[in-house]
Amino acid sequence: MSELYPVPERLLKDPKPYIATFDEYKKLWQESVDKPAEFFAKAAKEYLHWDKPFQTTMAGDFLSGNIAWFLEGELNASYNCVDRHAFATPDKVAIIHEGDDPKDVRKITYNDLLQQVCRIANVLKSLDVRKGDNVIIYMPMIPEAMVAMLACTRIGAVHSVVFAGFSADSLYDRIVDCEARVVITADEGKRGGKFVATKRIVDEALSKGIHAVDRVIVCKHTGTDVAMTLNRDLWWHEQSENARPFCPTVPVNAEDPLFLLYTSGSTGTPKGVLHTTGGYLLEAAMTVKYIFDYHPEDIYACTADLGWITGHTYILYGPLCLGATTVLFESTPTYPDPSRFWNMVDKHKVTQFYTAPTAIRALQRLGDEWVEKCDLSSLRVIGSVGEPINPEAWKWYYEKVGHSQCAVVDTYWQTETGSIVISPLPGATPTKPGSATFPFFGIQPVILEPTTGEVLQGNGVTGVLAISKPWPSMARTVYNNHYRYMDTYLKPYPGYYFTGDGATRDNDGYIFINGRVDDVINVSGHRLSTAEIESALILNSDVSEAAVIAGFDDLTGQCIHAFCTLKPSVTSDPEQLMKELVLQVRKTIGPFAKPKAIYVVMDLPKTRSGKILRRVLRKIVNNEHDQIGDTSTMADEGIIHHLIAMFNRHNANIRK
Ligand code: 7RM
Repeated sequence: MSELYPVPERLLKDPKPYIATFDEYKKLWQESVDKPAEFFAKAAKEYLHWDKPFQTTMAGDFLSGNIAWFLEGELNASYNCVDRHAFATPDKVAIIHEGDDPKDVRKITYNDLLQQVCRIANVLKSLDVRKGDNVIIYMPMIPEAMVAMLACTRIGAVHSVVFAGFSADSLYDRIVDCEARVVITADEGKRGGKFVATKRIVDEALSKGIHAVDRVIVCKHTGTDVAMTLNRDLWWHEQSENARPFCPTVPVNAEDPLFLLYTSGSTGTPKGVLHTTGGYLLEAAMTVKYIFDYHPEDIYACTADLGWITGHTYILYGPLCLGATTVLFESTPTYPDPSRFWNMVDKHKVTQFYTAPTAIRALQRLGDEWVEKCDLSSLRVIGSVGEPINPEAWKWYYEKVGHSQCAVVDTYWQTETGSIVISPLPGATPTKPGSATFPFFGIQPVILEPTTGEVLQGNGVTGVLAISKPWPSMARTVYNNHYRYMDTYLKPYPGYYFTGDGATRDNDGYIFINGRVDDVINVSGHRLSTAEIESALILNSDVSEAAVIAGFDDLTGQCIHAFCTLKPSVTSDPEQLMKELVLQVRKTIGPFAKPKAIYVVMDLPKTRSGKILRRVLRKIVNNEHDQIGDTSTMADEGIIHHLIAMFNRHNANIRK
């Protein structure tokens, strides 16, 4: 399909990669899928400290949806990520915090981290948080957010981190769904020199209605004045100072929950994806080691937000479980200028750098001079995640950032998979721009014919992507809704885990991910459901119906186009209304969900039975007006001309 890039020379020495040839990868992969129990039992003993050994390596299957790994085993995530390294390498830097202002750098050793985690764990205990309790974390990208997560795991509590870009409404929904009693937050966030009123958003969420929250722990970050509610709000620093820097870890069962993370599906309500402790932690660590070829002296940086799964697995759990130095980046790719990423790499001598295609495209556009003036020679592996990376951006990343001497790892995975499932291995896999290449150990991907579910054998096939066997880090359930878990992932193609993505296996066996086949939109790697955005739009009392579809955008990959019809009585100024609708979505979901375009139309394309034909809308926004296809089932074909006219008028206005 496209040209093949051999493994760069640089990868083969200093240090030698763990897997140095493609044959070695194939042999190990085969072993991992032929004898998964042996393979992962051995790995689990090697990577993790167990307080009590496991007996049953794997149990359950996709048909019954009762997957379990390392049963009877007991361990503690905080012990595995902090204590054992604090004993072995107390002065090694665990976290390099690169603050929003590049001058603000904080280095936290494993020993410091242990003490901070212990103190906050004791604070949580003093508030009666116990094993199995859910704690909401709504924080900016500061080390205290990682401390809060680890403090929960230390006492067996379950964290649910909510991305700080979510609005008060979204935060409220998550607080209610997981029945949290405690929220951990900060006074303000800071990104790209702008301030985010984090604590105020928490207050707004908590004032919305009924919930169980009776304690809010507030970390001072910018030091701005915030309102503290009496008998509810507590300062992090005051509590922490008064707490003992020692707190024993609570061993939990391998299948006890480690965290919940809400993610968008194809309905209006986000689901709380639940990950358990043993399997998740194991593969978080293994994938960092193999896919980033992580070695003990490395400085590893992932620019994701802790509020998304990539932050959980590849800033916190994976690197810290291996005792690595992990960079926590608070800022944006272009603040104070477009050299920010590369200055950071240069400053800390970063060896692995992991970011999103949307950031790569934005920086590519701004010109090569920003990257050329920085010394990037420390880099060995550069990664991409969150959406398909277009070959142009891939090549720019490879050539300009990697100087054709780094491995580009295009890593495919999902909130639900817990860790990377398809990716090259730096020292072993020849790459192709735009391809996530081959499965990680233990993963058996299949491409299915979408309607029949038949397995498409051999190469040169396109269909939907599924996985045939359970793997340790997969999500176990949707919080309080196991039916939804079954319906979304395990029922569509019985016997398989369904990813929701389309994929092609080319003639050389390389896997290319083609994007979502369900109603999920991926804007800059942020997952949104069309139904969620539609529900937000119809909250506006002028709107009668809304249909949301994905368009293409050079920068963000996909973007949101919304079509709305109004109630007959509405006389509002259309310009004004559109502004209100954009605001409505920002308020209901969060600023990152802002539609790119809203069209107020007379009617939506529908079938005679009243189903909205989103396919027709997709063709219109993607300028395929002549390829609308079969319209014979439509209630009113005439509407198409009207929709095209509205679309053209909108674009003409934008150009003006
Ligand atoms: C890690 C993450 C998951 C969805 C997934 C895909 C898309 C992620 C890639 C990708 C093509 C990639 N979790 N996706 N990585 N598509 N190539 N390397 O992003 O739950 O937020 O999103 O993202 O559609 O289903 S997520």
